[in-house]
Amino acid sequence: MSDKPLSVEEQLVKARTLSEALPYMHRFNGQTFVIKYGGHAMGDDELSHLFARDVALMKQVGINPVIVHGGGPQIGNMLDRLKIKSSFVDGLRVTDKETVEIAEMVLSGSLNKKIVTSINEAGGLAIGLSGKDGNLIEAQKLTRTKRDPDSNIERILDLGFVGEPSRINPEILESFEENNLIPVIAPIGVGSNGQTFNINADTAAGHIAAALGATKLIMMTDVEGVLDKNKKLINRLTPAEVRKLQKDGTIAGGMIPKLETCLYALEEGVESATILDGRIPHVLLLETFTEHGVGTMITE
Ligand code: X2W
Repeated sequence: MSDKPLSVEEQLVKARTLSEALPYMHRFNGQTFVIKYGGHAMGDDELSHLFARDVALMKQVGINPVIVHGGGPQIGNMLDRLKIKSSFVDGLRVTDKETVEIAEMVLSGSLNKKIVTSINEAGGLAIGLSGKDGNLIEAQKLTRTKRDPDSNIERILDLGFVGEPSRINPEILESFEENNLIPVIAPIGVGSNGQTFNINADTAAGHIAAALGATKLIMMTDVEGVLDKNKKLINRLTPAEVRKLQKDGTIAGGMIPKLETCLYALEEGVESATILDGRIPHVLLLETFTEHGVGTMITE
């Protein structure tokens, strides 16, 4: 912060911004926001610090933020350091026994604690857990099929220990809310025999938002949002419009599973799902407390 005193005009801008936030504070008081914090959005220390402050502020003004984090690039770095090869199928990491151990170590270990620490430093009180704690995310092996273009035969893909949530037990999160704690969740699931499953963080966030009956699902990533054919940001979409853009190929690649998760959450009763650019400083505050919002919001 600079020491230069602010002009009256500059002070007025600050006062207006705070005043503009008031109706949003009223509207969102007591409501749950599930925030997916992607591994790409975590790369920059200054941005991570601002993210933690924004989360602490949300809690302070009466919102119940629930953080579900990713860590794809960070798992990749650790696998590289250990000289373990890794590959992806349709955006999902093929996860053998060794890889699931590393994924759990990185996600529930170093990354989870890093986020918890920075929220605590920002004045919040965060608690880190994985889907194993309190049986939060019960999971089963994900089954995927793919049609072979040459033979046209549908083949079952084996992604190893990649899981999908089969049941969310959100009671533990409700007790954190009563005690003013901010949960920070690593996307690791537990199978019926205690097996560890590596779950895509978007998928985990969508299921948790649905189980909590969250007001908003916010996906923080490293793209602006959904872009139209001319690469211009689309601010608002209905589920029907998302389907149309998927059909005509405007929505492609990594955006497809992200939007599928958003549509799933909406079907399950979440009011809106927003894709936000985590590279913008204070993007969470802009989205929550200003008139215009940022990114792409999907809602009926
Ligand atoms: C992901 C879990 C982390 C994740 C992985 O191993 O990379 C699967 O792909 P981002 O940063 O949100 O991509 N799991 C099954 O989803 O992180």
